[in-house]
Amino acid sequence: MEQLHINGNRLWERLDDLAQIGAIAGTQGNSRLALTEEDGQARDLVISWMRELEMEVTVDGIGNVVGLWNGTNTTESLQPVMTGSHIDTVRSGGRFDGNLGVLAGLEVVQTIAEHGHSTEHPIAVGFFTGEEGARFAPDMLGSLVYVGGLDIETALNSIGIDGKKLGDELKRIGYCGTATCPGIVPKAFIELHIEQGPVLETSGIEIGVVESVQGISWTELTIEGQANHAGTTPMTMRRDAGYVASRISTFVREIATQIGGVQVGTVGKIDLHPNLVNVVASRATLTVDLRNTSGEILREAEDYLEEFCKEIASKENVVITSKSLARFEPVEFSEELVNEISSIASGLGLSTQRMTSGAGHDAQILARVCPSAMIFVPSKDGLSHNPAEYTSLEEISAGANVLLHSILQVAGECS
Ligand code: HGY
Ligand code: MN
Ligand code: MN
Repeated sequence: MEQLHINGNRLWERLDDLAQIGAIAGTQGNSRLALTEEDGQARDLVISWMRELEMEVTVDGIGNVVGLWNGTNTTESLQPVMTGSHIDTVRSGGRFDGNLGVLAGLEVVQTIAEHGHSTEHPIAVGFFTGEEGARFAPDMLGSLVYVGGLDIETALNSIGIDGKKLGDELKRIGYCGTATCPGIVPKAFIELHIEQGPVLETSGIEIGVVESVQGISWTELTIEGQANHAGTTPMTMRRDAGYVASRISTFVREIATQIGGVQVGTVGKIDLHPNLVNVVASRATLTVDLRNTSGEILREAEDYLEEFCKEIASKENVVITSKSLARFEPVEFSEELVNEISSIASGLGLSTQRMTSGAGHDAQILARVCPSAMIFVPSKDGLSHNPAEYTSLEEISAGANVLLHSILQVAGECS
């Protein structure tokens, strides 16, 4: 059989068409938070492409969308080989994060179909609700419900950073589907994604073969102090939630540096109340994102943070409460699948590097129910969650071709 090759220009065009929805003026990036109007429009567009490819489209109760493709010689009763990712973005996101994995999946199906090839197993292409977790925590929310890792009612009742209820927003955009959760267990799940870091670009490697994903800990801290006059209140009398929030933020940087290695720590969101120039803040809410490839060290980092909060709460006479927003242990992908992808990429003449993912992905959740792995392509300047996120046409074509041949191998290519 002829060796198939994806159509990179067509994939690039679809990425560009999708990027017009929730475009950030003056940039190449996107703002398409989960279950917003823009997310709804993006869903409609991707589903229209799935229908053009004669895929059977299902929407489940949390809004996950799966397109199923059966070739001329597919045994429809067999478990599908699944690929996909997410099309929601962070508020100041790029056009490749998540979107590449979904649209490359459609490109794979179209390439197989238009050349009259088939596969023994069906091919499923999915996009999962709210992978980013930026509006509704935790991240990977949709795929978690898909695999039965999060109860759907709990998910539907979660409240976003804007106070809206997830289930209401899902209904509002018309994506409260009827397909049941947990969803169909795939034979395997392979996700193509941009690296979102500097590793591949620095080493000049074309394909990242992802063996694992680091552990993730998201905590929301609420600090209750006392509002007071900025001019009249002596420094010794203050119960300043704003000051404590800034001390915690500094501590997170210090602890990441002190632990060293791959440890990272981020305070990405701080809200002060009443947030006024001449009022000592009575309340501060902040998020702490800690990650490490070692589950044990990640727990140590969490313990240090808890200890620091206890100390500064008593010193500054404030009350600090914490709520876990997300917690994922590190995940190892299927060694067999990783090896298959690695040899396919090399067989295509591409340079490869095995690596761990610093970012969370739906593949780490699907790994709970089936063999899963990921393919990375480089990110320019290691940039992501930034409108300037960029990966070249040549790089995404290489990644999509590795995805094509990995799916053909795992799904059993046939004429
Ligand atoms: O936060 C993450 O790692 C992913 O972008 N959801
Ligand atoms: Mn992503
Ligand atoms: Mn992301």
